[in-house]
Amino acid sequence: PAPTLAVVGATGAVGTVLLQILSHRADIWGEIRLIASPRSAGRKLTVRGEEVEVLALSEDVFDGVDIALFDVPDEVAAQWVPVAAARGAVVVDNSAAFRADPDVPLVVPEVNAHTVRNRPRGIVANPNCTTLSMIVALGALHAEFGLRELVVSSYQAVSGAGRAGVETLREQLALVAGTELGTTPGDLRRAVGDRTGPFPEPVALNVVPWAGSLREDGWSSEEMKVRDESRRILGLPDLPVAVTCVRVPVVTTHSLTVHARFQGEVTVDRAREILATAPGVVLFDNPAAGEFPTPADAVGTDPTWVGRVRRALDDPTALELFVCGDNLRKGAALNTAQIAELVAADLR
Ligand code: 11C
Repeated sequence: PAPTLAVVGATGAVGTVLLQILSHRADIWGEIRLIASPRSAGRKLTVRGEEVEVLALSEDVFDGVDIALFDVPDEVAAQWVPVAAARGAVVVDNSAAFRADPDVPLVVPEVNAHTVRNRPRGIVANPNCTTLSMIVALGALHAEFGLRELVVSSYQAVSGAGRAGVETLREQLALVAGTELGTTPGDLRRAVGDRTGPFPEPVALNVVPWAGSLREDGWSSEEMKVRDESRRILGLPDLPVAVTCVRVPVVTTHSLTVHARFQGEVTVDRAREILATAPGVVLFDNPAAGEFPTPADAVGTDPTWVGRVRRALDDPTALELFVCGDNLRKGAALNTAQIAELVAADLR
């Protein structure tokens, strides 16, 4: 029989996109069970063109589930993912709770699909959206050139912080529209007051060099995730990685600038060939014609978009890239759906 899929966190920002993705990809599923907090139970959501009632998260709700996709806060995942796994479901978890566990593979199908089979806890982790927004392109370049170092800066959309992030940006945009705010020190902060939502500073008309929580020596949790997860996915545990994560007033689609240094000399022509043919990557790179990826064009699409491909001026072994990826699709929902399809193929 076709496997039963559960979507936990079905009403969230990622859950909503996941239901659209499940409605458009090849339909390999039997029942699709939608699960959320008791607050959302009873709501009806559409998946595969049918209305499905949302069930409240409980132990029994996982009975008969073959694969469960979790998109819930870290602490909810830490509590409930093991419950679902104990009931026999293979869990694909999009929280940070299990990403560093050596018994939980961290999977990006285009890069390390083979690792999905080694899951002694019955849990597979989905990477952070910032890592995912660049890693397919980097995996393709690494396979050919051998990566030696990464220096990246992110330009992260507010939907990375969920519905609250999007609502906060929209409210702030309404507040600043038609005003002269953003022209004197502190005027934006005073106007926004405590309505900064999940962000430490106003995000409308601004750029905020912070995502996540404070870790040691001034690093943010988001920066540590990009470093740790990139190393794990690429199988390069000692890769030097320098990251600065920045929030920008974009609704959806994370962008990154990447300086990638490789084992030996690289050519832009070969890099372009690799990127143009790598599954899951679109090369969009013709500055003379004004062509390079932007969130406004990449949003709502599946691939990783790469442009501005240049060889470093002072290092023939390094490339500079600009990368865009929809943080809710490949950055979250799409990758979990792809992992679920890999697992389902195994279960048969
Ligand atoms: C952001 N990437 O843009 C974060 C959100 O570890 O999955 C995702 C946090 C995570 O704010």
